Amino acid sequence: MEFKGKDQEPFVPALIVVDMQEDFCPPTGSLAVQDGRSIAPLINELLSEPGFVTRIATQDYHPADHISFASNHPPPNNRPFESFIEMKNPAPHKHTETKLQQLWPVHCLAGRPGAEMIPEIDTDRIDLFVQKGKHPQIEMYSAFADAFGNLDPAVTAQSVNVELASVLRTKGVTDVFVVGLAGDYCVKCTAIDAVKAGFRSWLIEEGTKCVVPAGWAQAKEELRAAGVSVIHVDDAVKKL
Ligand code: VGL
Ligand code: ZN
Repeated sequence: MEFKGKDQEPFVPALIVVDMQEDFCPPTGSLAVQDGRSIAPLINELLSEPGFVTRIATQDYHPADHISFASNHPPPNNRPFESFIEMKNPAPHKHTETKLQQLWPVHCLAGRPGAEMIPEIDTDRIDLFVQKGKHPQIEMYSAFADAFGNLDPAVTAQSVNVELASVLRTKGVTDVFVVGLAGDYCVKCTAIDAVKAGFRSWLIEEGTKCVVPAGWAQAKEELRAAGVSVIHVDDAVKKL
């Protein structure tokens, strides 16, 4: 194990590449993030850093009847990007808790081309693919928890193919470095939920793009308030 810093704390870093999938990238993606493809070279450089003990890729991976698809709801409150609907907390005994969640165009259908990783990403270097958002009734932006912050595998089990926090703990990971799409949704939520799951969490600013770029400053405030360090790629690489 490697020890870094004057306090000699253990430092075992993992890289999490979030949702670098066709549907989040121009020109054909149904939920394309502006310039989403442009971060692939930087992500590949990070993937080639020998310092990471493991390299994870997440994939948004929805069934056709997923609750987040605007087309699965009746009008008039079914406009992609604009409509919000009440979603129920899936945790036992918490079904009365609801939350307004944004609706989206159909995206990342499991097994379809839109859910594929973009070919620019060096997927040979990925150790594990975490597919999330598989349960029709549960929105899951982060790879660790659902939209209500449920981290308990008993609740999230049907939403994911593998329990990411357990995998990381088994490998002794202390720190996660997060990049990918989209900065203001799945990347933000993954970085925040990593803190909740007990990891130090770093978001590499040049390694993400946002659905709403103008909202990034506010997202950074939220990230910092939640205990995530937003850093530049050079500073991240120096730590490895
Ligand atoms: C995402 C909206 C809906 C993301 C996923 O990957 O940021 N955004 N599903
Ligand atoms: Zn989604």
